[in-house]
Amino acid sequence: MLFYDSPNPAPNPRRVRIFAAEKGIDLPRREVSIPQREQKAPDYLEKNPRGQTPILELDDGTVIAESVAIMRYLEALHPEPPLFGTTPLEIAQVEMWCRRVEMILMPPVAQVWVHTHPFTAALPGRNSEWGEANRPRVAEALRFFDRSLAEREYTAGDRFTAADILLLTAVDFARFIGLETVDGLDALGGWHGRVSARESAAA
Ligand SMILES: N[C@@H](CCC(=O)N[C@@H](CS)C(=O)NCC(=O)O)C(=O)O
Repeated sequence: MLFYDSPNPAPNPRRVRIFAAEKGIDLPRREVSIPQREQKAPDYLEKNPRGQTPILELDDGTVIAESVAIMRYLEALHPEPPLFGTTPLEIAQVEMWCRRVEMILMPPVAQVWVHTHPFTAALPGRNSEWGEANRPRVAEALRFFDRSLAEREYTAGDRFTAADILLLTAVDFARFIGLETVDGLDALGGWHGRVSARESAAA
């Protein structure tokens, strides 16, 4: 198996690296440079027509795209420690919080990144007004997660799961692009300190 990876700050490949580190899986990897547009090269597009990283290529040539799909595949191969829950309720709660990170926090962060950040200045169709309009949506989403984390230690409950990996990579990417993340948000800040202290967070 070969993992097509991109270095930080790219948040989606980092999800898989943290997940693999938590599981103790050593994934053979090949780096795909986003600044050099290697994800849009014809041979890469043959593997993932979305032109994005990460992907996981299996030994028979099958390609799994989408970071959460790759994480689920690895979970099925290596169930311990469980990161997507074990009981019906825990599985649903991890799913619920993963979807909330993907649907509430990631979209406005992505819009600020694509439409306002200097690193994406060469992209066609940028609309800085739209990008700016998304800054308050990021702040609102972070307040939502802060309120929920006031009630529990981790994003989906009382133990570290895939939902924490999605939230951590989203918060760190938002921070990288210059957005305020945990300032004044005590529960989110405390959680961020806890999950950042894990060895896997260095991935
Ligand atoms: N939903 C996809 C998103 C993948 C994605 O947006 N990847 C970014 C890197 S973090 C990328 O390849 N960006 C370059 C581009 O879109 O051209 C996933 O979870 O894997």
